[in-house]
Amino acid sequence: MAAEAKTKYDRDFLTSVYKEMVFGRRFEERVNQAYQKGKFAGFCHLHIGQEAVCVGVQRALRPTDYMISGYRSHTQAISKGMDPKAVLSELFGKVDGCVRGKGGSMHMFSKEYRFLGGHGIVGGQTPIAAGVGFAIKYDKKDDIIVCYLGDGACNQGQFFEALNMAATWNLPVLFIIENNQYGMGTDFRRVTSVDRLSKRALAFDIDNSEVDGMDFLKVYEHVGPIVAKMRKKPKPYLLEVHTYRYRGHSVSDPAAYRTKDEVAQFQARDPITTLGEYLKKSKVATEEDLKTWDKEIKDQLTEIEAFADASPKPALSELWDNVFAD
Ligand SMILES: Cc1ncc(C[n+]2csc(CCOP(=O)(O)OP(=O)(O)O)c2C)c(N)n1
Ligand SMILES: [Mg+2]
Repeated sequence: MAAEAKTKYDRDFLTSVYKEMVFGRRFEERVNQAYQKGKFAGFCHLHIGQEAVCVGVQRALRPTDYMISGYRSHTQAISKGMDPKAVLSELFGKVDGCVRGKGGSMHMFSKEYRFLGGHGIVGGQTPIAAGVGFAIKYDKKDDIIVCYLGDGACNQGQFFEALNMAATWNLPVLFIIENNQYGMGTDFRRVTSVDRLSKRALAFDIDNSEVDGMDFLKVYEHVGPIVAKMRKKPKPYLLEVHTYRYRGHSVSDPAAYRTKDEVAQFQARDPITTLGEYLKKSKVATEEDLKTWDKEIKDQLTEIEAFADASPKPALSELWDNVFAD
């Protein structure tokens, strides 16, 4: 019989959040291993270190809400509801992938789960998000769209245009800048006119704030009220989340532009360790439980990888399917 939990949160809620964050990390580690083994090629950007943002935001949403993102989006797609088998098969270029293996790492997409990509053009998702916001409002729905972008993307011109239209037309777009400190190898401070990226909202009179992205509870508690307010009265919001990617920009980047000390400082506030400690302190789980769950997740991933391995490649005859030009 488990001890009585000492937290205001439901035990099952916290357990599933923790498992989802561990799943995200182990998934990305496995993706990296598969890449190193030569199971697939091309671009591949991992989200390791940013799990509290992904899960914290997702838990504040409901299934009918939309999400759109950049290319660091494997685990965002899974959190939004997409089958990890479809995501891994997509990475491997197989027919069971979410877009039949033709998109790869940067093009996760699901109409069913309202995950609208996966975009490789930095900032390219921001005007699309404004368009979806317009559609939501036009249809008189109280859904919202979350538009993730990076600290690098927030210096792109199309982002400013998207902010302007979203503000002018009061569109329900929650722009979330995942400030992981770098755009490829460039420290955001070297290329950005403001010290705080939330200030990007000021020129457009958009409500804004910042939150610590290394802590699930902080993200979740911060985003919930923002979303609730947006549903009642549609208008955009700009949230800057302070986070960090532990790995290089992509799997082929050794990240020599930053110090080991800097990485260690963020890892000392690791979002999974922090939530694990909270679970133990509030008697939701024991150290043993955490280890068991980790093992279960690794076993689950072995099955998922076997599925993606076994999935066939698209037939050559499919080459021109879904291509609009003659
Ligand atoms: C329009 C455009 N310019 C440049 C690139 C090359 N590029 C790919 S990722 C990237 C950095 C973006 O950094 P950020 O927005 O901070 O996202 P992060 O990789 O940190 O998640 C750049 C410049 C691109 N894909 N698209
Ligand atoms: Mg960045």
